[in-house]
Amino acid sequence: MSRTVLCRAHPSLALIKYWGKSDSRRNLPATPSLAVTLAGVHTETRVRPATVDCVVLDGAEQPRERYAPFFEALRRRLRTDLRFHAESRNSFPTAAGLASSSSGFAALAAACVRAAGGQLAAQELSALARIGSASAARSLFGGFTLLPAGARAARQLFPEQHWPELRVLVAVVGAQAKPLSSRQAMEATRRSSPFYRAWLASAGSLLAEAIEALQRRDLERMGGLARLSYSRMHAALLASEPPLLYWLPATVTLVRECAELRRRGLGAWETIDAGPQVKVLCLAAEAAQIAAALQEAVGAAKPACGEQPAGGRILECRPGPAPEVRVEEE
Ligand code: 2P0
Repeated sequence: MSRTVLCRAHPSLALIKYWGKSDSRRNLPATPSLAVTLAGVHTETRVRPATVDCVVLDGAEQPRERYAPFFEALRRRLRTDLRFHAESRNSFPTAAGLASSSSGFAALAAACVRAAGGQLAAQELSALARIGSASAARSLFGGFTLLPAGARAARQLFPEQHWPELRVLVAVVGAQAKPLSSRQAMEATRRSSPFYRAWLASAGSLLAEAIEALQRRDLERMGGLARLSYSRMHAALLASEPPLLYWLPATVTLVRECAELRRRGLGAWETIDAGPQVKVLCLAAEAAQIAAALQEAVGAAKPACGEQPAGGRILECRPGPAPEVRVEEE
């Protein structure tokens, strides 16, 4: 049986970052990651059976080799010969440090399995999505998720209702795709950064405390640990050869603005992924005030040479659900 299927999945924002692989062939993470799935931004992917595998993302056909290991694993797992045509759209900039590959591969995995008439448990879908992108293993679950170091699948730690007051303000300061994919940058960090080993050692030590902070819904503690995680990840990147720097002037402006907001007693805790965007953890009651301050700060920041002007958008997100799948045509 085969059919056309639509899946909507949400990006997974890491509070404690995955950066580096313990096994590149199987795409297993070298560090544990703790994340929140974000409602307010999404990928929508429509899949139908086809004669060749083809993925079109925001109107552009994607390189076959990037998706081949995923499709091969999918066919092995489902014991099928089917090929798939996937058409995908992001409600936010692609490949710009907004975790588009997490929601992208999660949506693709869930949609393809259903399109093939198969059924897999969430853990198995997560393991399949991980082959495409390790962060996608987390996007298969709503709420707060954990992908342990070396694990083949993620799991949910707390449902999305666990912390209903939590907000993530996503400040989009540059919508251009990054020059180096996360995968390439991770490999460059592993190969050339003298801080890579220290990064691996410290990543594990942050996790236990972060899980506890999350359990207690302690924003100050969680925010402090999230800052340590992203700062150490970017320190390792910067020490690579050649040095890897994803930040723009507006990124630094927002990091400083969050420090200023905290000095004034507001709970604004930033984190940064493989791109220039800044995501700020805060509580619902202070979200509007913090968003206005971020908007003003970024509006005042000068654009970098060749970049789109700053003054970017601030999106307000909250903990979100697992992917939703709908069969459109039998
Ligand atoms: C994360 N990032 O934990 C970290 C933090 C970016 C910074 O996962 O090679 O696209 O496809 O497994 O998942 C981005 O890397 O990498 C990422 P692959 P992925 O969200």
